Amino acid sequence: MAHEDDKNTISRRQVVGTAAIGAAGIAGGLGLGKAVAPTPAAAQAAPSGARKTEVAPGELDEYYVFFSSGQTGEIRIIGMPSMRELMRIPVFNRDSATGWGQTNESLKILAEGLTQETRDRLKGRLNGVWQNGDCHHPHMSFTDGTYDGRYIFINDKANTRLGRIRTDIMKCDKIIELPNQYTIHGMRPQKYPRTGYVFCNGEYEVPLPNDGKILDDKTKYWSMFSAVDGDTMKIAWQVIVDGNLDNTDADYQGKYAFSTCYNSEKGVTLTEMTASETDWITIFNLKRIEDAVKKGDFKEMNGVPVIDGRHGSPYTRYVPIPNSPHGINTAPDGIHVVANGKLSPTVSVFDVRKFDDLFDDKIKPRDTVVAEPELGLGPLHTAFDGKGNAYTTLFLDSQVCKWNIDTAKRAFKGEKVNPIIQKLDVHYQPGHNHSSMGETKEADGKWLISLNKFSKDRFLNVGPLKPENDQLIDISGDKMELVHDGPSFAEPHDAVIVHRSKLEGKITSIYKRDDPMFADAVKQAKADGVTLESDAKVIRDGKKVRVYSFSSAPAYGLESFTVKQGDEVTVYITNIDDVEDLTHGFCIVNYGVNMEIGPQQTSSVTFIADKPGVYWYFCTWFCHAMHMEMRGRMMVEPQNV
Ligand code: CUK
Ligand code: CUA
Repeated sequence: MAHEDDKNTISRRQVVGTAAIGAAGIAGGLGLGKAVAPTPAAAQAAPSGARKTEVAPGELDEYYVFFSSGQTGEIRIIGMPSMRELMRIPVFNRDSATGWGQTNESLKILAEGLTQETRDRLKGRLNGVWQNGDCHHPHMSFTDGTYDGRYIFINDKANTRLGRIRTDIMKCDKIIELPNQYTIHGMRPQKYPRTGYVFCNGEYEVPLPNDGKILDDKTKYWSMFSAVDGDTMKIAWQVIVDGNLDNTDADYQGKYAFSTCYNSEKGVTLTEMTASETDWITIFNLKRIEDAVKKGDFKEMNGVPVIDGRHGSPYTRYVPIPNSPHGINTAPDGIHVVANGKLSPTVSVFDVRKFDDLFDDKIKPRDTVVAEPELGLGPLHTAFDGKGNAYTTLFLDSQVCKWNIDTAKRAFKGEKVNPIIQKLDVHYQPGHNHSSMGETKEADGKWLISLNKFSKDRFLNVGPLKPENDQLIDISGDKMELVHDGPSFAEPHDAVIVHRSKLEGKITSIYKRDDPMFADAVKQAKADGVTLESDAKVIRDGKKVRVYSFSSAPAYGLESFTVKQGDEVTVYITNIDDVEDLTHGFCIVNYGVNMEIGPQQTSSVTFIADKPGVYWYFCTWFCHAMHMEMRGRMMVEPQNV
């Protein structure tokens, strides 16, 4: 079977012509619209597998999956193997349900990590914060090579930000915008000894500073590699590189991080970007970079130490690999790193133990490559089972390829062995895949999710815009078995599969009253002499009015309040219910205001009372049999009365 698949691959490849896969190849035959026709859906039914995903009513899933949501800008939590969506966590998006992007608490988080320049640009519009994001890579924080359950990090490719989610309440608590770079694509936390750093790749090359003085001179464009301190969410240092930076990963020793580069040409058109037969991976020597920061071998740009990591520097090494690689993934064995070929049908396997010698110039860059198996068309990302096997998505072939790392190494040395174990059709065109605990040293080899970019005919037709298809594959046996189709919107790109034991006892259902999320409200109440949990009153401070109320099912502390037209009104609501799963909402009719108030949480929102009249406010989270009656009036007196 493996042998046959291999032959198919080769014959298809010959039709396309590997050597000629360049700009012409992409435009002519390898583009999305003309991708290789996949197997019809009907031929791929998997009735035997359906049961494996069953989680009976009332039972709990074994794994949390944290999905990014692409251009939706949020994080989603899915239970696995049922693949039921459990929750959404707004991060870079404006969320109508929770008031994220409108409440004072969320606006503070969204605004405080922006650069001064961006804050000035957004003054007086868009609530002072960006309203969109593009999430690709969600990752949990690590300690000693495995998940530690503290945080989830997520990149924003659209507006160059890194977000952090506290797992105790599953809410975003910090967002930082990175200066000196424009976009964050690849993002990974340091695995060892802990996170530690969060590495962020600046994919797109720009002039630095990017102030309009240089526009079309691409020889003066640069990409930046950034390390953010995951504890403080402050930027630690940046490294300027040759070429660009696509995906990134780190080792299990705490010595190196590495990124793929698909544009070593620094081209600005498709033809230019794919001109060269080879690109490279860039390896960053963390110890040497830290020493450089200590001894001052850097240039300060916008308050950040920027290290020169271009060719010839002691801080980086560039290892050539075939044209336009994409994903890069460290195996749970702590030794092997796989760079995925994309335009090349190969993946390149590195041995991280050789990087020491490479940095000491004892070996040549290519000496770090220990295997380069040809797997099929369009390898994008690789996952691992912890048993020596790797699973690579083949975008153009619409397949997942299971192969063995050790066999690939033997083949590289000239032995006549085939590393490919199985190819499984997926539907269709997979980007990332991810195995259970697979990016940690505790990879358990049970499950694989293939995140497919196209669903075509797999679901009921919903119009021109179709969902993606995240397929669940059982990898616990010798053969991969497809067991579930999961539509999702919008493009998740990537997901991490975390065993529930990593979060056991870490998640709370009721806010603590001293939660830093609403510390500002507590401070303001104190200054106003108000007890948030029991006082319901209106405090006037010139044209500023602070309305303090609490909520306890099914009533608000204030049945009505009165303000004057033109007042700047801040409403603080404290949910004094301390019952699990008893969230209230606060929405004012025709004022565009709504927010979530969880048990024991204080939430606040500020707006101008611009229109006189009677405006009912009401609870938007169904909380009680009398939920419909949980309402009150905001009375706005006209200005000239
Ligand atoms: S990237 Cu989307 S499929 Cu942003 Cu990790 Cu490869
Ligand atoms: Cu409170 Cu519904």
